[in-house]
Amino acid sequence: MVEIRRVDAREILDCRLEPTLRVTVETESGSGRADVPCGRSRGEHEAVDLRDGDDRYDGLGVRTAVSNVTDTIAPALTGRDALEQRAIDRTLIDLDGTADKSALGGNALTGVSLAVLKAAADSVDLPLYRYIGGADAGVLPIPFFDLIEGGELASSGLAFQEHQVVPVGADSVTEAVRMSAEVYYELGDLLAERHGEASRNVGFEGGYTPIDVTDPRDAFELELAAIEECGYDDEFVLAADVAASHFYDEATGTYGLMDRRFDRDELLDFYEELTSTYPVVSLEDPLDQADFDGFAELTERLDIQIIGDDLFVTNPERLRTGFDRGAANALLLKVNQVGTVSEALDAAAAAHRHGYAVQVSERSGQTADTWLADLAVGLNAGQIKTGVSRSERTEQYNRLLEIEAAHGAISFPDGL
Ligand code: 2PG
Ligand code: MG
Repeated sequence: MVEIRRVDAREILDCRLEPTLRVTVETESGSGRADVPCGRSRGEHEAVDLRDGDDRYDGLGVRTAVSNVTDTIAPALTGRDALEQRAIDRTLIDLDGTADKSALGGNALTGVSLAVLKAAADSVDLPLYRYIGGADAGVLPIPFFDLIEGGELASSGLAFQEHQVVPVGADSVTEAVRMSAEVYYELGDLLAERHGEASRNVGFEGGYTPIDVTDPRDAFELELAAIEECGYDDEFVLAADVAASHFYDEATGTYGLMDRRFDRDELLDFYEELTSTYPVVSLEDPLDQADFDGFAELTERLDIQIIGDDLFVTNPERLRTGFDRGAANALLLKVNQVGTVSEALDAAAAAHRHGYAVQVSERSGQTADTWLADLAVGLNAGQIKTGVSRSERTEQYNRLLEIEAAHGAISFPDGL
C-alpha cells in the first residue's frame, strides 16, 4: 500500500491564458502533480467542465472546482491507497454522483485522478508510461501533426479543424518529429510565398492559418507540396480532424463549408473524392456527433481510419453504440472528456477488443504537463495527436524523444 497523505489543488492557466486546475497528490513515498487540459470544440456529451461563471476571467474561473477538490475530495482520499486507481476513481464518481460529473466538475475529477496516477508511479519509482502499461508498454506513437488549422481553432475560412501530416515512413519517433518539423518549416515558406507573410500566423495548436485558403483540398495540396519539396513523398500520408459538428446546422440537416451547404450524401461523396484524390488515411469526426448511422455508412464505404471524437467523447457507453452500429473504427482518447483515468482506460480497452484503433489526444487548451505522451506509450496506442509548435505541444514531443532515447528497446509502428 502507498498511502495518500495530501491532496491539494489550485487555479493555473492553460496555453490560451484561460484558468484550469493543477492538482497535487502527496503519498508516504512520492508525489504527483497533474494539469487538466480544456477543449474549445467540445463534444455535447463530454463530462462537464465546471466554471465559476462570475466576473473573474470572463466567468471561466475554476475556484469552485478547486474547492471541490480541497473540501470534498481531499478528505475522502486521505489515507487511501494510491495504487488502487480504480477504487480511487470509483470514489470520485460516487462523490460526484451525476452522470455528467457536473456536481464536482469533470475538470476537478480529471485532475485528481491523474495526480493520483502520477503520485502512484512516482511512489513505486516507475516512469509514468511503465506504471500505466507495465511490462507490455513498448510502442511509441506515430504523431499526427496539425500543420494547417481551421474551424474553431483558427480565425480563417477553413471549415475542417485540422489538416494533418502523418510521418508513417519514419522508423522512430525521433525521425518522425524531425521530418515533420522540416515539412512544417517548408510549408511556412511556401505559404508566405504563395499567400503572403501573414499566412504564417498560427492557430491554437501552432498550425498555420492562411486566411484565403478555404478549401480543404487546397490545404492538402499545400501540405503535399511541402512534403515533396523536402523529398519525403513516400514517407508521409495525410489526415484530418473535420470536427463536422461545428459546421453542422441541425435545423436544415446540412453542413456549411466552402461557401455552400452540403447534405449528408453530398458530404459523403466529397470525402470519397478527397480520399481518392489525396493520400488521406484518417478522418476524425467527419459527420455530426449525433449521426451514428452516417459514421457507419462512411466507415463501410471508405477503406480508411474513421475516428470518433465528439461522437464517442471517450465514453464507454457511446463507444458501445458505435460497436453495435459499426460507426467509425477508431477512438480519440481524451481523459477529461470522461473525467477519470479508469474510465479512459476502459474506453481504450473496449476499443482494442472491438478492433478499433486508439489515438491519444491533447485538447486545444493544454499545459506543458506531459502525462499525455506517457499515456500514449503506456497504452501502446500507436498514435498521438498533440498539435504542432507551441511549448505545450513540443513538450509532449520532447517527452516522447526522451522515452525513446532512454529505452532503446521500445518500438515504433511501421504504419497505422
Ligand atoms: C479536437 C480538439 C483538439 P478541443 O477536436 O480534437 O485538437 O479540440 O480540444 O478544442 O476539443
Ligand atoms: Mg476532434
